[in-house]
Amino acid sequence: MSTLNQAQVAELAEYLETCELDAKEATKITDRYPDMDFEDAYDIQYAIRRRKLDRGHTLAGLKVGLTSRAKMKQMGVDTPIYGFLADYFDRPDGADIKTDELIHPKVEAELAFVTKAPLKGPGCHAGNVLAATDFVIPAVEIIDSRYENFRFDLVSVIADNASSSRFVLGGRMARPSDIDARNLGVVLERNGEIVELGAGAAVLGHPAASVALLANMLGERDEEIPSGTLILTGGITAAVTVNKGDAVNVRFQDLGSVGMRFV
Ligand code: OOG
Ligand code: MG
Repeated sequence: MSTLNQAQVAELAEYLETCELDAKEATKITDRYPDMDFEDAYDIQYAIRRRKLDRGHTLAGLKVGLTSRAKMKQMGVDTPIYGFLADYFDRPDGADIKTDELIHPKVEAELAFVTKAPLKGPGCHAGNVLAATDFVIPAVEIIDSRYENFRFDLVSVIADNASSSRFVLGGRMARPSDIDARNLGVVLERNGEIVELGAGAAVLGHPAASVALLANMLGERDEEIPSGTLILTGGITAAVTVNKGDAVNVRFQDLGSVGMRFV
């Protein structure tokens, strides 16, 4: 069920996307529309996606968020969500990330999957995902909620494309059969100091379960994950605040590291 009409969806999409592009804070959209539901929220997110594609951007992939206890606890919510990645979110390993294009960025250590076959829910499970995975690769997502102080409810954050803003892939890719994604250790350092650590199992027991969940959530909209899709599976640890001048390096067991500087 949705509660917003097309004009309201379009207006909220324009509002949130403008805040993203201008690096300006937004007020929580549920303050204005307290009865908004999940369907409205994804309608706004898809409208933002269409705005970008209509301007000539392409889709770089998809992301799942709020998939670990650490992230859910940090944000005060309890349900995983998804969003999309646009081409210009992508930054190379070792990049300088411009902080003046962002509001209040945080970094997350994640495992990314790339599919080699479509995945469609309902009924998709981690086994289907592993069979349909071409390779996994270390990733750092830079999230940047448009909402003041990163304070939001689920409906507001879904509409805001799950706080997506930048991502960096790095390290070495691996076939899913060559790694134990559950026991894969991750160490996140900011300016040489360890600030968070964890293992793949923090993400829904196994990061492949996050991709399965995505396929099942998309199935509700009668969509699938196409072959060749990059999927960020969600922060393994709590997200870490970064400021201009910070250097971040995340080490992934057996898979190398991903780094960037905030300038
Ligand atoms: C929402 C996005 C969460 C993740 O990996 O859990 C996310 C947020 O925390 O702002 O990307
Ligand atoms: Mg994330």
